[in-house]
Amino acid sequence: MFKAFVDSILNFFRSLFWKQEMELTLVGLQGSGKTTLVNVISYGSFIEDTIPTIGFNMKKVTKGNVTIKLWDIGGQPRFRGMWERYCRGVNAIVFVIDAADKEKFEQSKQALHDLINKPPLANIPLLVVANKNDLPNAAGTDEIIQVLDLRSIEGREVCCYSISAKNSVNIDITLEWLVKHSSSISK
Ligand SMILES: Nc1nc2c(ncn2[C@@H]2O[C@H](COP(=O)(O)OP(=O)(O)O)[C@@H](O)[C@H]2O)c(=O)[nH]1
Ligand SMILES: [Mg+2]
Repeated sequence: MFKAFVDSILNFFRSLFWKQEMELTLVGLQGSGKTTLVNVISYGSFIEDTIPTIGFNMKKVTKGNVTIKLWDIGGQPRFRGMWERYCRGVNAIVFVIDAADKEKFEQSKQALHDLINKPPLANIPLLVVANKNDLPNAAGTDEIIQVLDLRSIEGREVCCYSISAKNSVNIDITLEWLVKHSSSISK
């Protein structure tokens, strides 16, 4: 009964989300849960395009007027030059971190700050999602805010939610935040 209620709220935000006119970048280390998150957001069909760039696995998901560009950030410094090309002009950057994988916190922080410090990406709103909050050792938002040094970020809106893409926890507030930052005329 309660689950059905929660599901209907989530479905409401899903349908609202896909009606927006919006371009998003979804990044995070490999394994943080980006693909899982896209699947739970879409709950249906979407068009997925792999952009053929050698060694750089960039995917573009489109449905209606929403475009989500996603790739694995970190590692491979030689592909960093492409980051801004795929982020320029987006309505928001969504950064996914595996909140249970503490060994990779430092690498995530580096990748995030390297990305958002690129001058063309100044001012673009940033949503950090601390994923896998269903795992017992997952860090909460307070810890993630500290670990990623989110308070040092200036000149843009920054938000952090604790989610579980696997269990669909807090996907509704994530979608609500994204809808607020779209360029939809229905706003
Ligand atoms: N426990 C748990 N596992 C998750 C969650 N989201 C993703 N995963 C798992 O983490 C692994 C990496 O997920 P994936 O979406 O492929 O990560 P990506 O490399 O960022 O696209 C997979 O085994 C997922 O099933 C979550 O919220 N909780
Ligand atoms: Mg993936």
